[in-house]
Amino acid sequence: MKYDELLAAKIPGEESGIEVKTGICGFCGGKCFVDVYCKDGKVVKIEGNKTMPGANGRICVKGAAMKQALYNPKRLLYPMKRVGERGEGKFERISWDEAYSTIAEKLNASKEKYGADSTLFYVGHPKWFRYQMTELANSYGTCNMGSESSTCAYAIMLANQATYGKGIRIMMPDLRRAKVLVAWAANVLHTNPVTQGSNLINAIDRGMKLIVVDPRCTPTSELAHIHLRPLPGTDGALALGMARVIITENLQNQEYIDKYTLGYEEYKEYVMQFTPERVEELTGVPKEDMIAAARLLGENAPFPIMTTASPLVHNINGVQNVRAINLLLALTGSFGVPGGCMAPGPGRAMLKDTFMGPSKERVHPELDLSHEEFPAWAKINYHEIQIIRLADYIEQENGIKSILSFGMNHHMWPRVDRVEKAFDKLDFFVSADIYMTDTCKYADIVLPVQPSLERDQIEMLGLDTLYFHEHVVEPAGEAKSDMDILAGIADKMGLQIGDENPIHSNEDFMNKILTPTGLTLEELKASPNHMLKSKHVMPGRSSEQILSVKTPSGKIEFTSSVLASCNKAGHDALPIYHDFREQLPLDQYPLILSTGSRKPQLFHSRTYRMSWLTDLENYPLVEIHPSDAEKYGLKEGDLVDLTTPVGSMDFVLCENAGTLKGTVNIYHGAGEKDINYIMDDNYLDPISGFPGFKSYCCRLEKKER
Ligand SMILES: Nc1nc2c(c(=O)[nH]1)N[C@H]1C(S)=C(S)[C@@H](COP(=O)(O)OP(=O)(O)OC[C@H]3O[C@@H](n4cnc5c(=O)[nH]c(N)nc54)[C@H](O)[C@@H]3O)O[C@H]1N2
Ligand SMILES: Nc1nc2c(c(=O)[nH]1)N[C@H]1C(S)=C(S)[C@@H](COP(=O)(O)OP(=O)(O)OC[C@H]3O[C@@H](n4cnc5c(=O)[nH]c(N)nc54)[C@H](O)[C@@H]3O)O[C@H]1N2
Ligand code: SF4
Ligand SMILES: [Mo]
Repeated sequence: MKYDELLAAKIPGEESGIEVKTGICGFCGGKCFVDVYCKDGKVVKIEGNKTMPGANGRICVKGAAMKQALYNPKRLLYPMKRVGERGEGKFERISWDEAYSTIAEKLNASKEKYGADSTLFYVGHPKWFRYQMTELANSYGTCNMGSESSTCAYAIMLANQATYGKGIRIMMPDLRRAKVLVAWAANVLHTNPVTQGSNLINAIDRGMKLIVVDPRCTPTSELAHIHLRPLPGTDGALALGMARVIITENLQNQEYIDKYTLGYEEYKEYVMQFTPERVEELTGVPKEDMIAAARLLGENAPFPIMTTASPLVHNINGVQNVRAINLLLALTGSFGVPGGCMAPGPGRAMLKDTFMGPSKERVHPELDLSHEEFPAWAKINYHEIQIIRLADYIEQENGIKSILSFGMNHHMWPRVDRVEKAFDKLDFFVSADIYMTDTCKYADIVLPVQPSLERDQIEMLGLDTLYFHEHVVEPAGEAKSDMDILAGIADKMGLQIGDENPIHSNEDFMNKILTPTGLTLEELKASPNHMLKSKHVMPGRSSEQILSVKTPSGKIEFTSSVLASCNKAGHDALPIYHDFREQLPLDQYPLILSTGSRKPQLFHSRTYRMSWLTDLENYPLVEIHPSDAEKYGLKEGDLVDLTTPVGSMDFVLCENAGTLKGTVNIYHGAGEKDINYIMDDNYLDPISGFPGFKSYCCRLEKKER
C-alpha cells in the first residue's frame, strides 16, 4: 500500500507513522480500555481494546467519537478572565499565575468580609478528585461543599442506609449466582453497556431469568422474561403490592425476618392495603403480571435487585419508593447472601481519599445551608451539602457569595433560568472545565482542564487490580489536571490539601491514594501493562459481616429509625406511598412528563458539542405513543409547544411505540433547548431534595412553523 493509502485507512506501523497507544476512555466513568491511534502526537482514531486483561474490544458510540471531544473547538486552552457581561462569553487570556493570585485574593477577601461559609466549593460529574475538594474546603473553612450527587446517587444511598445501615450505600447484585434478577429502572445496555451490559447478558446466557420494571421499552426490557410497565413514580405502590403477594402466599423468609429485621409487623399491616386491584389502579400494571413477578421472586429467593443512581429517586416519593423496593430483599432473605444482593467493599482494595473511599467529615456541617430543610440528608450524606436550592442560596441574605467550581453544569438543575439569574448576584465565580460551557460564561475566571486521555491517573479495576493510566496525548494548550489546579490554588492561598503529607501535585495524589494497597507508583509504572493486583486486598465481607447491620437498632429496618428521628413531615418510618399526582394540576397538564432517560449517544450536556453524536438527534425530541399523538391531533415531525406549570418551550415531536401511553419522554441538558428551564425547582422529594425529573406534568399543542 502507498503511504497515502495507509494513512487514509489509518493502518498503524512504521510506514504510516501511526502508533497505537492504550488508554482509558473514561468519558462516562465507564473505564473502558481503548486503542488510541496517534500520528505526530495527535489522535486519528479510537477503537475498543482487545489486548488488556479483561478487555473484549467493545466500545460505545461515545468512546468511538472521543476524537471530537479532544479536538473540540470549544476546548478551553488557557486560563481566562471575563471582560464582558456575565453570560455573554467575552474573555481575555491570562497566565496561570494571575489566575491563581486572583482566586486566592478574592476568596480570602470574601472569607474576611462574609465568613468562609459564604463560598461554595462544587464538583460536577467528575469524581476522581472530589474528596480533595472537601480537603480544600475544610482548610479554607467552609462547610458548603456540594456536588452533582445532589441529583444523582446520594438519594438512593440515603434510602439504602436508612434501611440497611451505615456503609450500605450501593447494592451489588450477585449476577454470577442469581436465579432471577429484577432490573428496576435500570437500562444498563444503554447506560453502562461495556461492563454491566455484558455482565447482564452473560448471566442471562447462563440461565438467569430477568424481570424488568420500566415504563418504556428498551434494549434491556427486550431481554426480560417479565416486563412490568408502571407509570413513572409509582414504583413504591408496585413494590408494596408485590410484598403483599409474597406475604399472603407465605413466601417470605420468616427465619431471616425474625433474626435480622425490625418493624415487620407494622410493615405487614401497611402492605395489606396494597391489594392487586389497587396496585393496578395506581401503577397501570396488570395485576396478573404483578402477581406473576412477585411469585417468581418469592419462589426463587434469594434474588438480587439491580437499581441505578438516578431514575427511581428522580421522583418526589423517591426515597420511600426505593425503600419499598429494597425491602423486598429483607422480606425474602435476599440481602447479604450469595445469589442475592451483597454490599460493596471493603471486599476490595480501596484507594485512599477517593469517591468510593472513606467519606471525609466536613467542618461544622450543621451550619450548611441545607441542614434544616433536609435533616435525613444531613444525618446520612453528612459529607456534602444538598445543593439543589443553589439559586435560593445565592439570592438569600447570608447565603453564597462566591463559587469555586470544577465541572459545574448548571443545566443539570430544574429552573436553569433562576440559576442563571442568581449567578448575576455572585461576587466571584471560578469555573474549571474542559470546555467553554454555558456555566463558564457566567464565571469571572475560567480554568482549562485536561480530559482523561491527557492526564495521568490511578484507576481501580474490578475488585483488586490497580492500573496506572498514563496520558496518551499531550495536553491541549495550557490545560492542567484538576488535581494540579487544586494544588495550585491551595499553595497560592497558603492552604493545604491533606492532613499529613499535604498534596502539592497530581503525582503526590497518586502516591497517596495507593497507600492502602501496599503498592507504589514506581512499581505500578514499571509493571507490564502498568497493571498490578493489590498485595493488600481486604478480604471480601462474609454474609455474617454484612448482616451485622449498622442502623441505630442493629437490625434491617422496615421502620427506619433515622427517618423517624427527623420528626418532619414526609419522613415516615414505614415506606409510605404518596402519589405524586395529588400534587399536580393534571386537569390542565394531563400528560406525565419524564425527562432524561438515557440515550446511548448522549451524555448530559457533554455530547451536544460532538457532531458525530448530535447528527443522530441534535435537539431533544418529544417522544409520545402514536395513540396519544392521534388523541391530541399531532404527528411525527410536528413542532409542538410543551407547556408545564412553570413555562413553555417548543420541540419536535417523535412518535415512539415504546413510550408508555399517557407519558412524554424528553432528554435534558441541551443548552438553550434544555427542558430543565421549565421543570419546577420546588417539586422535590422532601427527604432527599431530589427533583421529580421523571414524573412531572405537561400538555402538548401543535405550533405553526
Ligand atoms: N449513554 C449514557 N449513559 C449514561 C448517562 C448518560 O447520560 N448517557 N448518564 C449516567 C448517569 S449520570 C446515570 S445516573 C446513569 C443512569 O442509568 P440508568 O438508570 O440505567 O438510566 P436511565 O435511562 O436514566 O433510566 C433507566 C430506565 O428507567 C426508566 N425509568 C424512568 N423513570 C422511571 C420510574 O419512575 N420508574 C421506573 N420503574 N423506571 C423508570 C427509564 O425508562 C429508563 O429506561 O446513567 C449513566 N450512564
Ligand atoms: N431533567 C433532568 N435533569 C437531570 C437528570 C435527568 O435525568 N433529567 N439527571 C441528573 C443526573 S443523574 C446527573 S448525574 C446530572 C449530570 O450533570 P452534570 O454533572 O452537570 O453532567 P455533565 O453534562 O456531564 O457536566 C459535567 C461537566 O463537567 C465537565 N467535565 C468532564 N470531565 C471533567 C473533568 O475531569 N474535570 C473537570 N473539571 N470537568 C470535567 C464537562 O465538560 C461538563 O461541563 O444531571 C442531572 N440532571
Ligand atoms: S461506556 Fe463508552 S463513553 Fe463510557 S468509558 Fe466506555 S467507551 Fe467511554
Ligand atoms: Mo447521574
